[in-house]
Amino acid sequence: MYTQAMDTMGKEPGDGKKAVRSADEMRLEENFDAHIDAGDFIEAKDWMPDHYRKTLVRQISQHAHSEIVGMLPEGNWISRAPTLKRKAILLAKVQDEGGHGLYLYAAAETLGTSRDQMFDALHSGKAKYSSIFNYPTLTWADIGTIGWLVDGAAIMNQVPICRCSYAPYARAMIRICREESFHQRQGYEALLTMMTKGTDAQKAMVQDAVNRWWWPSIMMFGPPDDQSPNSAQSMRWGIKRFSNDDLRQKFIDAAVEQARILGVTLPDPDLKWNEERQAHDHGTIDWSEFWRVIAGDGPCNRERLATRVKAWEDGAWVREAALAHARKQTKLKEAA
Ligand code: FAQ
Repeated sequence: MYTQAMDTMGKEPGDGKKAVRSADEMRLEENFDAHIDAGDFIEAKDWMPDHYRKTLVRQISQHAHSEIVGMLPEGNWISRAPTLKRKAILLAKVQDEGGHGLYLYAAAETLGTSRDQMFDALHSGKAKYSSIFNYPTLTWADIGTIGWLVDGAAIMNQVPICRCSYAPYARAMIRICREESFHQRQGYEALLTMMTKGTDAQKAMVQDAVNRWWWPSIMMFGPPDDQSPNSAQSMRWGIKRFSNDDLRQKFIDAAVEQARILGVTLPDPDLKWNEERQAHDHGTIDWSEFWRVIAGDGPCNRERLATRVKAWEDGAWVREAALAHARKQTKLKEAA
């Protein structure tokens, strides 16, 4: 069964056109639901409801943009890494994030949304990317903390996506998660080095970074379940396997023990073990900050977007040269 046209934009129910479902479409949808219920993977060429396609494009493009914009806060420290070893590790990590973005753009392309469409949406400020990358990296300890907390949160959220019902996304996530796991470890190890061998000033720098990144990191999982409009349907379709709150809880429970070994305090006086729930209770998350950041008004939103747009514009000559080279090669082949 082959999919519809490559460009599915503007064909969703609710865009002004009346959605009439034929008996054939209803049968296709029943068949699709049965595959989802059986835990089967959906491939790019399989029939899928428009809303499933649209939900995937929304999540995958947001995810891809997060990887690409996520290079910026860390890239800021490549030239200031304290040793050659740390510089090489950071360089490799930032490069990995760029690769993740490319796998994910490719996964979204299989759904009929071109890379140009996704870049346009990002550069015009219409597309979302993770809230976390709108915070500044003020010290070297921020780089270790991003590895520990931000990559740690990313892994917690992304390992279940390796079993996402849409196969091209699931396959991309398997590669991505292997690399994210290395990213988390390198961050934790960098912090552990500072906490066990560092000066008092370095230890204070780690604590300060943890104080600033903790709350934004636990916001990464998205709004609370009762304010998450997409979760129920995405879980029904096997795109999401766990709810935002469940993943956040797992992350918090793991981070508490890691913080204890590291010797840092998590900046939440209400964080304590709840014997009955067999999980940690935590303080109130400031969701007004989260909504403000994703609406474009975080500490670095404008700077991040301006940097991306400039990089895109500065790279125009590379894209033009690649196209000119391809045209020349085609002509040479034709002439031969
Ligand atoms: N930031 O109904 P829900 C990384 C939006 S990659 C911004 O719960 P959903 C690697 C959401 O899009 C990090 N927006 O939505 C790295 C929706 O708006 P929309 C990215 C957010 O999709 C590490 C609205 O709020 N990871 O870190 C955020 O069911 C280090 C309502 O929310 C992924 O993208 C947020 N934090 O669940 C790179 C993983 N949370 O679209 C460099 C895949 C929610 O309706 C350095 N994505 N929103 O306009 C997901 O798992 C899901 O999309 C969620 C949100 C869980 C993020």
